[in-house]
Amino acid sequence: VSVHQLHRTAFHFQPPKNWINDPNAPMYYNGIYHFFYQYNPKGAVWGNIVWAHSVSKDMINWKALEPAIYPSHRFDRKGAWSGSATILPGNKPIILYTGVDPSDRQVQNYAVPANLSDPYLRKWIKPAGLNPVVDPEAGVNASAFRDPTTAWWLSGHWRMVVGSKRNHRGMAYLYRSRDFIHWIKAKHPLHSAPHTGMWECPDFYPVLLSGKQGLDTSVVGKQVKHVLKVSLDVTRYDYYTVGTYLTNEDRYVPDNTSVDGWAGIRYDYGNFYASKTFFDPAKNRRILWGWVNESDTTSDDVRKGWAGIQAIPRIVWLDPSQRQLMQWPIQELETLRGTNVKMNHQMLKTGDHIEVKGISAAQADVDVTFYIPSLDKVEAFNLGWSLTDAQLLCAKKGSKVQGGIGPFGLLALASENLEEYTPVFFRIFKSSQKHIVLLCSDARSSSLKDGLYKPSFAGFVDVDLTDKKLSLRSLIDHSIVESFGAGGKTCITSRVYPTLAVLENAHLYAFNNGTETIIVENLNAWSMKKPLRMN
Ligand code: DQQ
Repeated sequence: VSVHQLHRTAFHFQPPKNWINDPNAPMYYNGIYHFFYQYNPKGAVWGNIVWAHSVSKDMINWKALEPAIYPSHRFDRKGAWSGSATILPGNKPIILYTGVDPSDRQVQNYAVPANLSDPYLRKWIKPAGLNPVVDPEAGVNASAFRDPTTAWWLSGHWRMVVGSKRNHRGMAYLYRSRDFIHWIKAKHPLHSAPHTGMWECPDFYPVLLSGKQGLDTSVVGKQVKHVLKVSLDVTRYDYYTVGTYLTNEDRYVPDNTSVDGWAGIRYDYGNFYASKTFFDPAKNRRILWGWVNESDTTSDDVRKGWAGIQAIPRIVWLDPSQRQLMQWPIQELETLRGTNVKMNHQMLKTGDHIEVKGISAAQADVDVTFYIPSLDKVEAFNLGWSLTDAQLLCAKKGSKVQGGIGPFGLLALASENLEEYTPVFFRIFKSSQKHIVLLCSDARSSSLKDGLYKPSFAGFVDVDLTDKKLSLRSLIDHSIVESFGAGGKTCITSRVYPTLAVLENAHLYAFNNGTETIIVENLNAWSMKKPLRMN
């Protein structure tokens, strides 16, 4: 392996070369999953954007096709930007996407398959006489008007949302149409919020009040809540609220347990942006795709010849608390699991780091449940610390600063003598009668190389500790550590570029730097195989 390719991922979605960003129009059609994404065919930096297209039967093994949508007309001359698919009655997919016109105005266009009997839907047409289907009208910021959602059907009309801003107010403009071609802007946006800036890549969908099943985007009723997710370009994270879709008023109202803007809940507290869900009718689940950017420098990207990957697709469902979502890697990922090693009832005393031996630690899936024998010595949560800035707390209390309960967790992509390691760990605090659980994925010690972005990503975990257990799953893939705390309550994705902890020189450890003993109740780790090309 050339030194430039040491950090290529093995089981994440990644084309052979060049720049990729947002996932676009994920959909299921006649037994095949389609995945499109923003792609620069000419290099490892953003630009010349087209819609690259891949197909799969399981979202793990892929076949790359020719780009489906690329600049060809006035209405997308300067770019074919993000958009979404809707499956129309009669099983007819249609895509809405943003085109950038010669005067840099963002307009919304539609595209349909040229031939519905081609199982791969290789060719897409953009009827020239009908596009664009939505122009930015007077009062709309034409350079911040993009990323149409999947449409939903309600009482005689299709509806969809386009992301925008009005000064600093983030906007989810609502449009209605009977035929998907003539769209009329509703008087009120579906939702908006002050001081949040541009709402990129909005996503709006129903979730069942209980259970993991996903729903078609048009489902409304008493048995559901709705989720609105926006990508805030100021912080570059994806935030969502859980709320109610008031169908009579055609407005979405977040619950009082959810907040708009950057104090809100994120899908992922690490590197994860411009995400989008779709409903998979084959397995009745809603699946989330998200773009994971690089954390190295642009010159490194150019040297590598590639930049950007997609996170492992995750199913999403509403947590029983109804305050947040849960996320978990799609079960199909497990078909790549190879050699398995286990650890059971392993004590982790203060200062221990115990190796998980016998797997390819640079390419692994690890699932562990920790047992906390006693919560008596939990440290106090200092009221000066902010509950909205987990990252700051993680920076202050890294993986080595001794606490009462924790830090404990995993050391991923670690070199033998721990010159390099990416710790993913919990630390527990107590404030009055409540436990506060912090999950960190701290890249500061991940690489000896300078000039990389090495943030101490972190999020709080809204979990009940009555059973004294905390679980953690991490997907480790050469330059990514994608972690799911407490069964998917809090997720953190880090990009890291070790220099020593690469390939067979990478190690995996369970560790504890708290004063109290922690038990690895049960750990399973698997070497992960490389996917094959779909056949
Ligand atoms: N990326 C696309 C835009 C979108 C942004 C352009 C988000 O449509 O707003 O590549 O990453």
